[in-house]
Amino acid sequence: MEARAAVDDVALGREAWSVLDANWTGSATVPAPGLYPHQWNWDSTFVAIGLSRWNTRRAGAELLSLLAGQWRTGMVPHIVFHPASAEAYFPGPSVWRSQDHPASPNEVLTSGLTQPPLQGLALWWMWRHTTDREMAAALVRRIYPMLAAQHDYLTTARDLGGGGLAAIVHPWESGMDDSPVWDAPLEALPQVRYAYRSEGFPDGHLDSHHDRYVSLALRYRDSGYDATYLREDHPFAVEDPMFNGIWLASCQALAELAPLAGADPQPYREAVERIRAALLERLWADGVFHTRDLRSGRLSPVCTVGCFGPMLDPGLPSERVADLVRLLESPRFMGAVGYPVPSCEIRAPQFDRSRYWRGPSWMNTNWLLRRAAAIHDQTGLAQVLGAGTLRLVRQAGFRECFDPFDGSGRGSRDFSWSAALTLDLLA
Ligand code: 2M8
Repeated sequence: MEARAAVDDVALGREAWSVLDANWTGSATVPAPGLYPHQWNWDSTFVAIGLSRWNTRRAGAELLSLLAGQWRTGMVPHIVFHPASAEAYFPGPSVWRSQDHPASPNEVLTSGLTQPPLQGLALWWMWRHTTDREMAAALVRRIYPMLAAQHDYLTTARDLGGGGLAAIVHPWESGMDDSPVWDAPLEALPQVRYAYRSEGFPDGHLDSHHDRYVSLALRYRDSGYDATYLREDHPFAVEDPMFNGIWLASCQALAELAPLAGADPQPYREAVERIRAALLERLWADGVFHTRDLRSGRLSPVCTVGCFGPMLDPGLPSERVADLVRLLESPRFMGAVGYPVPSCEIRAPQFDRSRYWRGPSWMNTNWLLRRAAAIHDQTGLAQVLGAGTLRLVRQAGFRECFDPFDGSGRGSRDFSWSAALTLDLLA
């Protein structure tokens, strides 16, 4: 266990700021030095959330810089590339070729996928916690139409199941890349080795999940990022409870911010009702939400931290909230570990305490679940989540993720959302 002497709040806050300053490129914050040299969608948005109480200008800059990558379809990309490190991350701009698409922004290179639509909730969070109301109001007015376009994109281009939810078309869109819930849909894909020769990969590569990630991205790119292709031919289409729970929370936020932006709240109120009904009808089974593979029609039997995403809905019926809280506190999740919240249920054969989204605890999902607990007046749970999360960073530093049993750090060091969300939790 790689613990360090526990640091007090003042020192922890200072360390968090120095990580965020070191990861600032001048216009945005990269997730971590080295491994992730560009701007990632939900990373930046969590950074904006973490900065909301402290620095409205920088929280706004973070969102605006991400939205500079928004496509004219309304899609907010999962990566906005930082030109100086263009090919330092694979797949880089030469794979996505966003510049060849007529709807991509001029002069900003991006990926062609999206990530959980957290920006509405972040804008609301900034408005709610800012110390500079005037600047926050101006940011709401400026950003709101962009989020309205994002919402329209999800409603029109991503309801691939026709039931009112947005489907993800790649595991990267969930933000939980290697979660066991993607195993079955990935394994159902055809062999993909052909993809490598044309993209300059070495021969003799195994047909791994990573190969399948790349091949899915290439197929979508080669369709011209076409919405009809996604609906009719793309082999990966999954309804994810976390993605849709976050979407619902952002719709709720847009409804509440509407008067400030001079917009009509009604479409967002209706969207909240529609998404809630669809989540319950399409993804709820055996006391929890599941992912639904639209290509096989099956619900995933594996339960992950993503299955609690719809708890972000303030209107979720109280019996469903009680079911979810019971499961979250049970030995399948928090009841068996020292630190919240394992990304996969402990009893699943796929659980692996040290492999990214297959077991470790993450600050961002802890923050979302703490927020969900607060919304439903689960004060004890919110307190345990907040304190347990701070214990992780106090002991192991701002790591990318953590072993849920002993709290040791995993993945990158100096990870931006771990630092930024610490600032929020310390408030
Ligand atoms: C991880 O995802 C990227 C691909 O987008 C990767 O594995 O290279 C995930 O943890 C994702 O949630 C995160 O946004 C990204 C950057 O931190 O890294």
